[in-house]
Amino acid sequence: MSGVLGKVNAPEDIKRLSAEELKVLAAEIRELIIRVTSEKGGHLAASLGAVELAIALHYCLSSPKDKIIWDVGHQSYAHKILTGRKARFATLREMGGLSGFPNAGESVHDIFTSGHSATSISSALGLACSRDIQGENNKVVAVIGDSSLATGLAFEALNNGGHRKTDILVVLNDNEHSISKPVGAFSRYLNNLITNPLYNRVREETENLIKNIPGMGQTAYKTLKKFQEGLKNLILPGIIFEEMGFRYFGPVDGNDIEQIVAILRKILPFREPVLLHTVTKKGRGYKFAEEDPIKFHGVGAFDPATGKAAEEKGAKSFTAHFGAKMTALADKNKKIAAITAAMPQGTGLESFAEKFPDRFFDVGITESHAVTFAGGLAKGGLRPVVAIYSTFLQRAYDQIIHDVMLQDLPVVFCVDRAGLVGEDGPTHHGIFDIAYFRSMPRVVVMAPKDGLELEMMLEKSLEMKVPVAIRYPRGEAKQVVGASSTMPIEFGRSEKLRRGKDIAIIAVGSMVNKALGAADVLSKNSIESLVVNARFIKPLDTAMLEEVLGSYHTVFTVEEGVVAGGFGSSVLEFASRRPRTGAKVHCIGLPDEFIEHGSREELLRKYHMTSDEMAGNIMREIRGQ
Ligand SMILES: Cc1ncc(C[n+]2csc(CCOP(=O)(O)OP(=O)(O)O)c2C)c(N)n1
Repeated sequence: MSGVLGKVNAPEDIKRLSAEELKVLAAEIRELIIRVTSEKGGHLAASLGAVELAIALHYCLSSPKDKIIWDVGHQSYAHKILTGRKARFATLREMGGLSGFPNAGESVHDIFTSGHSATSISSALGLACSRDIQGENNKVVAVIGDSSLATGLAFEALNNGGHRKTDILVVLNDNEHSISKPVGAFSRYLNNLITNPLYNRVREETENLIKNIPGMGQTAYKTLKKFQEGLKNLILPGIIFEEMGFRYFGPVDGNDIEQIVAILRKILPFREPVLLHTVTKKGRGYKFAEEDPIKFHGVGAFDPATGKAAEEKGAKSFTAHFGAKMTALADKNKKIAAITAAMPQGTGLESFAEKFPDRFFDVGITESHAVTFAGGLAKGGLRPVVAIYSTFLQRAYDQIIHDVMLQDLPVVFCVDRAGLVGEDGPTHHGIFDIAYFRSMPRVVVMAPKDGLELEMMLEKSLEMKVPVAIRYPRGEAKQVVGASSTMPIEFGRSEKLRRGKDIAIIAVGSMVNKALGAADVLSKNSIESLVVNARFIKPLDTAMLEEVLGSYHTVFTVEEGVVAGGFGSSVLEFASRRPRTGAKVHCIGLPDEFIEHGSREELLRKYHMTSDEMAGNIMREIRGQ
């Protein structure tokens, strides 16, 4: 690798570069990010916007002694490139290659493995307190986006940090975007700060004034400080960060290295909570991403010359089926409301939002609030449908139990990206939802085998007067061949899709099609399988289970989730309660470990969940008996 980037193998190499070279470095890093992302996909727009921040922070700090924590971590590509990973950057998001998020197992410069929003300030504060108690000497910096800063978790951390007066630096990377348009009062507040720099000018000037008065005594200093506070409140009443105990600096241009370095040099010596407000451009330096940062937030492969995504063929996604059905149902039923936590596009709710703006709620990155809020809507008489990715719904575990199940409210949870999501890796796989929902009283849990079944389940769930969760995976919702997807959903009943005398396979949702494929392979090896589409994870179809456990010696359950506490476990629990179960139940699913990144197909193969692998696994089990 030539150019300036060729000289940078570790963060300390940056410190030797001139101001001009730093600018060239930023351009070269951008080129590399665009090239690799266009091949591998990834989080392009946020990463492009944070290039100068990464350079300036590494220029002024000494990582890993000083800790830089990237919130979410989707903007950390430049940080990765600067911290000894430029040669491996071409393996981004590949199985065995670099992770698309900070990963503590990958580098000492990635302090935490992250991927969920708004954890950085709490983590930074914990590290800083640990440092202080042990008498160590370093800086801890959290870099957080404007939308992530508006979450409860971030506010809890600010509240705690400001009160403790702990030495941490929060760098607010304000690009005035979330994945989609930012929402909420706090976003408006930040916007006011950007557009009204008067406060900061006045503060700087009064501070200089105070400092430059010869022979300034303590009492006079305090009086003038008080005057400054009063002035501040007059000009911008209640400047939130200062009121919370953080010294506020900014806004500065976060894409101007010289500006950021100058201000960092000034504020890094402070031993108190400081918030530096930087303004950056999402997608900076790549025309198409600057013009459409929503599309380029997270992308698959694309042509860098045109910005066009590689042609997408194939069936409609589960998400698209959900979105279309929601709009159709809401047309007839005026009580249906839709809630998303900052992901209207990702969850397929764009057309609902357009058609029914009064009944559409984008509540920001606030999954816990989203769930409790849905409880309120339901109590008030509406039929709220909360669409959240499985992994992010983990945030709302308590709210689901306390504010929905315990209240017995008919909230419908549409749990998208349930299962292995692929390249985003362990922070994003949705593999725990069966286990957590299953343990909650009152809830009905369903999983569709294809898009049409998802639509029927959604309709059915809105007819019921209880909390319901429907889980479905990322990607295509190919209609299951030969299956009658129009067979009405009967409460608590499964459907038999294939008959066979040797073994039984009971499959959940996304695994039904794979199980049918496995049955074909097994049949070629003279093993005939009964294949059941469970449809309901909870309640169990006990009549079907009685029949299967009474008629087969070998039963397999298959689910795209962790085995521990999953659907298979509930079948085993049921079997253990029967007086005489001769059948041996094998649970196929994900092991008790965090699953790495890789394509969904590669991961399914690795965990024996493609049709071929499943059939091989089943044959090994049968022979091993
Ligand atoms: C708990 C959680 N919910 C949702 C997401 C999905 N998500 C990833 S980035 C993002 C937007 C973050 O916006 P901001 O903090 O402003 O950073 P930017 O992308 O603009 O740099 C969202 C909603 C997530 N990572 N974590």
